[in-house]
Amino acid sequence: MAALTFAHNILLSNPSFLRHSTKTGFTTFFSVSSPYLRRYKSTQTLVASSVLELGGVKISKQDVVRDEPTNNVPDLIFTKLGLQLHRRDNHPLGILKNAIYEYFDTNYNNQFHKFDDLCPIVTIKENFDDVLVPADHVSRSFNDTYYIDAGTVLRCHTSAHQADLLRKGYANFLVTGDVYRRDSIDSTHYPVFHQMEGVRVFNPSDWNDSGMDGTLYAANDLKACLEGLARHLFGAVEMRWVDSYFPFTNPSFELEIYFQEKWLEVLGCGVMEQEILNRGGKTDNVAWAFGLGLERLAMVLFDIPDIRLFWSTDKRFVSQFTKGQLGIKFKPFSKYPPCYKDVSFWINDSFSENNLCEIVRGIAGDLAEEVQLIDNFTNKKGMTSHCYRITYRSMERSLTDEEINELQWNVRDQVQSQLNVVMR
Ligand code: FA5
Ligand code: MG
Repeated sequence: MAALTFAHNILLSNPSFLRHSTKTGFTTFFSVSSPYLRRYKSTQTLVASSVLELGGVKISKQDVVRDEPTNNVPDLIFTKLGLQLHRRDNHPLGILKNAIYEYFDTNYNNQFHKFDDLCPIVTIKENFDDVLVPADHVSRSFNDTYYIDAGTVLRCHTSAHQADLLRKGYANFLVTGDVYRRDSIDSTHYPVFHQMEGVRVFNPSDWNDSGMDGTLYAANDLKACLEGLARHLFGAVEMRWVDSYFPFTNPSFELEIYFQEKWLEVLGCGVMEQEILNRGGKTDNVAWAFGLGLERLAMVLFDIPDIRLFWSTDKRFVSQFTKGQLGIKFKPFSKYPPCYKDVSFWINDSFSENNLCEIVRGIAGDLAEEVQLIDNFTNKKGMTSHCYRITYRSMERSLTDEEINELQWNVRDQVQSQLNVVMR
C-alpha cells in the first residue's frame, strides 16, 4: 500500500496524481442506465407505521406508495422513510454528523446554519430544475429516481434544498438528510442513504485582495475546507481529488479515499454555477457547494464493511457505538457464509439492471448482498444474454438452503413476469 498521505499533499507535491476523470457525461452524478418507463411493485408487503411525521409534515403510506403508473416507490422504501438514522446520537451516522458539525462550528465561528429535518419529499423543480439538471438527464428517469407522482419525488440528493435556502437568504449552511435512489446492489450502494450538503457564499470583498478571481478563490477554499474536515475526522488516510462533472457546479471535483483495497468515492463538490446564485438574487457573489455520502465516510471511519449494517437493529451492532466517540472501530460479530445463485436470461431493449436490483431487494431485502453481472454475450441472431450472480448473506445469522432457494425461485418468477425477459 502507498504511504499514507493527505489530498493536499498529493495536490501540491504531485499534480499528475490528479486523475482526470475518464467518466463521461453525468456518470458521476447518478448511474447511467437506459431510461425505463415500465413499472412494477414488490409483492412483498412490509408493514410500516401508518402515519409519519417528516419535517413537520404528516405523511401516510398512501401519500408515498400508490398503485398508479407515475409511482414507482416500493413498500420496502416506505419502511425506511422517517427513520432518520442521522438524527440518532448513538448511531454511527449521527456520531459522524455531529463530528462534522463540530468541525464547522469551530472553524467557521458557528456561521453555518444546520438543517437535518427537511422533508425528503420534494418537487421535481427542487430536485432537478433548481439545480440546472437538464430535461433529458438520465437521473430524471424512472429508472434512477423514486417518483411519487409525475411532479414529486423522494429527493435523490440534498442538493434539492440548495436553491430554496439561498432564496431564503442563507449564505452558509449544512443540510443533512436521507436520500433515495434506484441503484445497484453491493457493499457500498444502498437505495436509501444519507448525504450532507454544504454551501458557502462569498462576497467580492472576500477575494478582491487575494489576487485570484472569485471562482479560483472559492475552489481553493473548498478544497482546503474539505481536506481540513478529512483530517479532523480521520487523521491520516490516503485520499485523492478527481476532476468530475455536475450540472450545478463548475469546476467540479470528487474526493476518493482508499478503503478495503479500492478507491471509494466519498463526496462530490465544486464552485456553484452562477445561474443558481443569480436566481437567488446573489448576482455579485460566488459560492462553493459539496455533497458528501455519510455512509461512505462512516464506513471508513468506523471500519464498517457493509452498508446494510447501518440499518441493523441487532444489539451486537448498535451497542458498539456511543455518542461523541469517533475513534471506535467496529468489530464484526461473526461472518456468516455467503450463498451464490446465478440467474440467466435474454434481455430486451427496456431491460435495466436497476429494475433487476429492485426486484431482488423487494424479495430478499437486506439478505441481498450483491448483484453482479458475470456473463454478457450477444448471439448471431442479435439476442443478448446476461447472467447475474446474486450473493445472499445475512449479517446476523446463517441462512438455510431452503430459505435461499425460495428467495431465488421468487426472484426468477418476478424477473420473468415483470421484466419481460426470457429465462435461459
Ligand atoms: C451528488 O449527489 C451531488 N448532489 C453532490 C454535490 C453537491 C456535488 C453539491 C456538487 C455540489 P453523487 O451522485 O456523486 O453527487 O453523490 C454524492 C455522494 O453520495 C457520493 O460521493 C457517495 O459518497 C454517496 N452515494 C452516491 N450513491 C450512493 C449509494 N447508492 N449508496 C450510498 N452512498 C451513495
Ligand atoms: Mg458521484
